[in-house]
Parts: sequence; C-alpha cells; structure tokens
Amino acid sequence: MTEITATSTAYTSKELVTDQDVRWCPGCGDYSILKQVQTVIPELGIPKEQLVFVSGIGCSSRFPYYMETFGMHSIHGRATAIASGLKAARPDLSVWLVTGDGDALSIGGNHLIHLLRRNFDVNVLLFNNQIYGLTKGQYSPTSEKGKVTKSSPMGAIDHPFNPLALCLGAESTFIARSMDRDPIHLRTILKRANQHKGTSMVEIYQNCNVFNDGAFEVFTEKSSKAEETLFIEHGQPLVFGANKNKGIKLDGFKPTIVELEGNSVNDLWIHDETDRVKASILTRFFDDPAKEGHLPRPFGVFYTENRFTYEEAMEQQLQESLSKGEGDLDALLRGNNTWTVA
Ligand SMILES: Cc1ncc(C[n+]2csc(CCOP(=O)(O)OP(=O)(O)O)c2C)c(N)n1
Ligand code: SF4
Repeated sequence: MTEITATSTAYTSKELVTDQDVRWCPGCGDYSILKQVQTVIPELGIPKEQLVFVSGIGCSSRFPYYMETFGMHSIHGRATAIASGLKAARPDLSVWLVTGDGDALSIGGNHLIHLLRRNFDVNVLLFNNQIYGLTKGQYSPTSEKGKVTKSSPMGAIDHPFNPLALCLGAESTFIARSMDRDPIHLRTILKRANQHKGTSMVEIYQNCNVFNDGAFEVFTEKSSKAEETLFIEHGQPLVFGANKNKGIKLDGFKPTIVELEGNSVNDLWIHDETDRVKASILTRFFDDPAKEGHLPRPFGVFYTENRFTYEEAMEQQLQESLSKGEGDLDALLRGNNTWTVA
C-alpha cells in the first residue's frame, strides 16, 4: 500500500489504479464503471487524500480495492450508515458510496432511505444489475416479476422496486440514471453528482453477463437504444427516436408520445430538473419495454434541489451549544426530573 501524503489535486487516472487484481468476471459492466470513475475523479480538483470510497458487500462492493484512495469494504447494506458517520465526523472528505441493488435495496433498504432524507453530502453509485451477482444469481429487489433464478425456480412473485421513485419518495435531493455502456454519459453524470451538495443518488444500469446477461440490452444496444431511451437535459424538450422524430407531451399529468411531424417542439415537455412533481412523473417512465405503447426509459438528472446537509445542520447546532459556554456534565446526568421508585 502506498502512503498518501501530498495535498495536490494534480494526479492522473493511472494513479488511481491499485496493485490489486480485479476479480470481476471478464465482460462484467463493473469494469466500465470503474474506468469512468477513475477518468473523472482527477478532473474534479479533489485532493487525493480527501477521497474515500465506501462500499457494502457484493461484486460491485469490491470497488474500493481497485481505487488508490482511502476506502472501506464494509458490511452488507451498511455502507450508507458508515458513510453517514464518516461525513458527520469529517465533512471535509469527498465520500463516494458504491453499492448494488441487493446491498442498497434489500438488506440496506432501511439505511438508504435515512441517508437520503438526512442529505449527507455523499455520492451514491448504485450498480443495478437486477440480480445478486456475488452469491451467484438469486433474484434481487429490482428483478422483474417472474424472474427464474436459483432462488425463484418457478419465477419471482415479488413486485420489484423502482429505485429512483423510491429515492425521490425518501426526500432525495439529487436523482439520476446512467448506464455502464455509455461512458460519455456516465462521466457527465458523475461530474454532476460531485457538484451537488447533498446526497447524490446515481442509479447505473450494469450488465452482469454471468447471471443476468442482457437485462438492459434494449437500452444499450445500437439497434434499439434510440427508440427505447430518453436522454433528458435541463431546459431541453423531451425528444427521442432514431431520427429524433418523437417527443413527449404532457396531457394534464399524463405523458404521451407524439410524432414531431405535425407537432411543434415548443409544445413538448421541457425538462426542469427542479420540478419535483414532474421528476416524479419521469420516474414512472418504467414500463416493461415489451409492453405495447410503453414510454422510453429516461437517463440523465431527473431532479436536483438545494437543501441544508445534515453535517451543516449538525455543525450549526454544535456551535450554538458551544456559544452558551461550558456545560456541567454532572448537572446534565442528574437531569431535571427525578423519580423515586417505591
Ligand atoms: C449479512 C449478510 N447477509 C447476506 C450475505 C450474502 N450476500 C453477499 S452479497 C449479497 C447480494 C449482493 O447483490 P448486489 O448488492 O446486487 O451486488 P452484486 O454482487 O450484484 O454487485 C448477499 C445476499 C452477506 N454477505 N451478509
Ligand atoms: S457475477 Fe456478475 S456482477 Fe459479479 S463480477 Fe461476475 S458478471 Fe460482474
């Protein structure tokens, strides 16, 4: 392990690569995500010794081993709690949390929602491969209904989570979606996540080519990507299709697909990242792509909001308390109320 002493922000992607053998299966989507993170981080101006990658348990959670930064491969589902504690103690650090759909949404579901509502300034990268990879292919909370796996031989009967709808419901201040197979888009979203002050939730569609190959291929393959995806940008109309010939119009609260021929772009839904109600509608663009008349799947920043972070509020309270002068611990322990138990 190399010792990090410098405070320089000038380092290269190569300097973020560790001497560890990467133990993901050949062809796994995790490789691309690692590469994009290692490419983007040196551009962010963060001193290397202030970077921390915290993960839970899963294939995705092996991430900190491969980043030449501080890090912790922690406990299943608890990276959220550990990152919260770290940020409370050291608000100056740049904390990145790497988790999987099982880690974040099964065992860690409870901790995730509290991280989001508290709004610690942490960047969450949720690798969603719709399966438990590390434990060899059991269905996860994002696997589709009917999914046949070793743990659901007759097909999963669970209704899956819609992760971004869940996060928005948990008072998240930044939600976005990207994918392993679109490096440029992923890098843009990683930069946006870093800029956001508060918890940034980035769902990344990630192919597990061993236990759930092709789960997102309709969104990632050249032949179908343009028709099945909707890349959203603040201030821009919702346009998609191979020839950018389709758009989304809001009919009241109901989104509808319109052909652009015969319709003005000005009548289309213009994306506004600060509109929570519309972001909520966008998260519901979640139909099975096999369903007739389904909406395209959005990628980009759905919602962003400026809200006080937990660590800021905590610091303010501490300063307020300190300004009252020295306390009396004995008096505090004795308290104001005493009871005599007969
Ligand atoms: C307390 C505990 N329960 C269960 C496990 C077994 N386990 C390890 S990883 C995992 C799920 C991983 O799935 P996911 O988070 O989707 O990550 P992936 O491996 O797909 O990247 C489970 C159930 C464990 N390690 N610890
Ligand atoms: S099991 Fe799946 S998620 Fe895990 S390393 Fe292999 S391909 Fe990747």
